[in-house]
Amino acid sequence: MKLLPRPSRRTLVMAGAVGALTVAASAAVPVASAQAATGCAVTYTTSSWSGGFTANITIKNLGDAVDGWTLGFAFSDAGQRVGQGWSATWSQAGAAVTARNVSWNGALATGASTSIGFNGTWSAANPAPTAFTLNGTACTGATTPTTPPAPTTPPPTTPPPTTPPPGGQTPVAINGQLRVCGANLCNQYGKPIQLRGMSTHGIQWFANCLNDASLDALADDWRADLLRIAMYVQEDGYETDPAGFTNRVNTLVDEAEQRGMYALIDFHTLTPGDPMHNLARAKTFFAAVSARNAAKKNVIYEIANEPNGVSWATIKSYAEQVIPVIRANDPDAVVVVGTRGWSSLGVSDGSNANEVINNPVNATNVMYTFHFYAASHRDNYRAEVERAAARLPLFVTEFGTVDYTGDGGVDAASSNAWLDLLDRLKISYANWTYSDKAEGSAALRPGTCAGGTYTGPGVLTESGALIRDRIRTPDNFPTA
Ligand code: IDC
Repeated sequence: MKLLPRPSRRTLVMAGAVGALTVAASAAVPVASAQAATGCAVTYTTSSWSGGFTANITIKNLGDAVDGWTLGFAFSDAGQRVGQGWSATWSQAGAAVTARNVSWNGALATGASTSIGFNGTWSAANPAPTAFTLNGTACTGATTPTTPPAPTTPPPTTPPPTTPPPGGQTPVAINGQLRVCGANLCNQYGKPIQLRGMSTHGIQWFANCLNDASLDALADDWRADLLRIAMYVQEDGYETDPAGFTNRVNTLVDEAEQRGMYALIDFHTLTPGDPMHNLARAKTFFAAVSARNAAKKNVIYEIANEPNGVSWATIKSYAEQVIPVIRANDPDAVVVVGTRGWSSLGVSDGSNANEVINNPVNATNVMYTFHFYAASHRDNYRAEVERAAARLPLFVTEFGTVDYTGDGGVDAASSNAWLDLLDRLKISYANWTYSDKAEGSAALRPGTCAGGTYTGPGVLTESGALIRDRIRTPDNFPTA
């Protein structure tokens, strides 16, 4: 059955919050001077290694809605230090640690949670803190109403408002943790699904296109299921600032999660084409992002964008060294492996998918990358994708409506032929790019990201308009 077009996710979240507040208000005594009910629950989990650790913290607001929060806790060993943090502004004075909300996670409705974390160091021991406060209230896991309910308060006469199904109707709420089944990507019900979404441009260049308004537009107006986070390794990317790029990727994972979208973490190797050149960096990067995001359901790892000038055997060897690093932290996440000839399944090098079919990566829950640029890659590539899709789980983590340079005119006929094929085969895809670069593949017109408006007439290029029309049609996510 086709689902109806999704309503705005913003609205769903708001409706849930209003509903919860309505219940609380109807049960409370009508005292004019009533103060806000407070309460919170915190989970703190770490993965640590000699001298270092990653802490993931989830804060749940059990009291009335807040707009702005401060989390406090204290370390109990003198050697414990907060290093790089994410999704909060972190500070430490002596043993006392403080985390303040950032702009996008300050509002916490009753019952809402947010996840933050940091990488830290330790020397003698690394015990978890045992006491936390939120806006000064001890997080005991219980609510403390400041005005106790009167014993005679009658129960509400009307049933509480219907709360949306857990997590609402977003792609992640419906599909949950993904896994590979046979040659498909399957959801939590074991049913094949297709995710449709957009790739960022290089986050070192077009960070200004990734903000609350643009990501709201992608989730609500485009109804995208997926955000691919293109983190170049060279070209002023990751290699110039590993900690900074790791943080930026983690923040984008959170921003996708908050909008119910999957996040595809793209280790965007391109030049040089041999992924082994970046093997050590890949291990460091994926160790960090997989530890930090292990508990999330919305993360997919893409370990090498476009291997080129290198054999499948080398790519496979690279994959078999990087995948265990991810699995050690995040055992159930899907990993996508690049293929030969700029992720053409070898076709652009005069080969074909048999080299992968006959010699697959020695790991489970793995998919293989296929990329195309519609004005450059046509029937012979489509035929190979159709043939390979029966044998290999494929993921089109990047494609363009234009030629392989990323520029030039849109080839609408070839683009639509490709997308019809991917829809029919339920192959997930991300389009290059959700940016306003002055090049044919960009979805947004030049100057859009400086303006702050991402919906309505006037912001989309020809490519953007074509792709938005294709992405925003109702999803078909089976739930049984
Ligand atoms: C291109 C961008 C372009 C940028 C260039 C830098 O569109 O603005 O200057 O990268 O390297 C790919 C790559 C992707 C390319 C894209 C278009 O994955 O990084 O982006 N492309 O050339 N493979 C085939 C095409």
